[in-house]
Amino acid sequence: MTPAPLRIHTPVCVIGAGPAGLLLARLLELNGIDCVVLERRGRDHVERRVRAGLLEQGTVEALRRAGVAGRLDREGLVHEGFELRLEGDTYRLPFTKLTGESVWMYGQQEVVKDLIAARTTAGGALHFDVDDVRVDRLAGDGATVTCTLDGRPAEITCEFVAGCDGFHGVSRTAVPAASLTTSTHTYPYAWLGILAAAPPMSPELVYATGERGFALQSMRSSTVSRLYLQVPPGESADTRSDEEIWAELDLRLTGGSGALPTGPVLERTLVPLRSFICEPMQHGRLFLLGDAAHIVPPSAAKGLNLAVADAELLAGALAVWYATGRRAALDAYSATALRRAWLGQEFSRWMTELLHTGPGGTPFDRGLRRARFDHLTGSTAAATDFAEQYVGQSRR
Ligand code: FAS
Ligand code: PHB
Repeated sequence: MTPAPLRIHTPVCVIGAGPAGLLLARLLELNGIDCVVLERRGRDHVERRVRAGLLEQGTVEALRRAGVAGRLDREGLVHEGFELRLEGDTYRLPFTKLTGESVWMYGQQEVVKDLIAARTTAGGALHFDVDDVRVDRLAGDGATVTCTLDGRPAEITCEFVAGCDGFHGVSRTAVPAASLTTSTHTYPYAWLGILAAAPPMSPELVYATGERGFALQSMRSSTVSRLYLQVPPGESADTRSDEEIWAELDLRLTGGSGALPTGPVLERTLVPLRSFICEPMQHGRLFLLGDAAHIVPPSAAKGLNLAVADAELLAGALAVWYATGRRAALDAYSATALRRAWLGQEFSRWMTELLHTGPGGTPFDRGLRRARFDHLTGSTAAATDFAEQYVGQSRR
């Protein structure tokens, strides 16, 4: 016999325990607002999932305000510039000198671990391995979310739903299609990302592009490198052997000098390059955050940073609502978040097209890219404009 559904009431039901959902839950908790976080995958999976690694200063400051940046401040790598290489020409972009802001290299999975640790220490409701999450009733005064919790059917009534369940989540589908406008752009290439037990070739990031395509040298520590290779969209993560990957990375990053340190490949990920955005980012008492609402190509490392900004924005609006009953900030959430998301889309697309040529790139394409590189490296105004967008200053 099917057991009676578990009945839970909470002010806010958060769907998804990625950076957006976990930070939102943390900020609500700090404002004395209860919530329940529902995560489809297991804790081990979400804590091991290798994704982003570059945190803008605004993101680091948000994590500090949330009281979860202790390890980040101890272990994160502070960066003040990066190298841009085009066909062997090298240029260092000193973004901290130009903007006064730095970026931190600290794996997204580390941010997730720190947020989960804070949530569990505080005893906040955070359920993993939750199946069949559905937003069943979305009304003017709240919603009902149904799911299977520890094998039992559950019914969660709440005043607000925060859809933090990523691009493939269910929350966006709870909005009537006629109420949403979605925009998509797919790039004619992808990234093969590897995590390797190899020291980075350079203490700063190196973005290199040329006839053979784009490559990025990033890192997670002084002994773990994070590298990306532009590949055709049809490739899989296993198409190339480790040796082939290292050889192509060395060709693109060092011109084949053999200077790129190699080591065991710990993880591979094929990242399609695409842009997606849905408007509006709220529907009644349902709010969409992070990848549930917008996807940017990883070229400019904006995905995680936009998700964090959405979480801070919604948490602030909910805190005002619960403290004063005023809903102006809640009503303004979508417009504010979308302005930032579109700015993130535009810079991500500009940086993607600066660094990549698609299949069938023409001499005209190459000439344009050289001109963009020359303009960026030859003008302090252009470099400052680029730097302000790269560190995230221009979105605030
Ligand atoms: P997330 O996708 O991180 O989290 C959503 C959570 O919801 C997941 O834990 C998921 O399991 C859960 N969920 C999904 N459906 C559910 C359901 N029905 N019920 C309950 N839970 C559900 N960004 C960068 O800036 N730089 C990068 O280099 C970079 N690399 C990336 C590599 C890959 C392979 C991917 C997929 C993304 C990458 N990103 C990168 C973007 C990425 O970092 C996202 O922007 C970031 O994870 C967004 O955070 P969230 O919005 O919290 O979504
Ligand atoms: C990363 O380290 O994952 C990373 C860094 C910078 C980028 C993209 C990805 O532009």
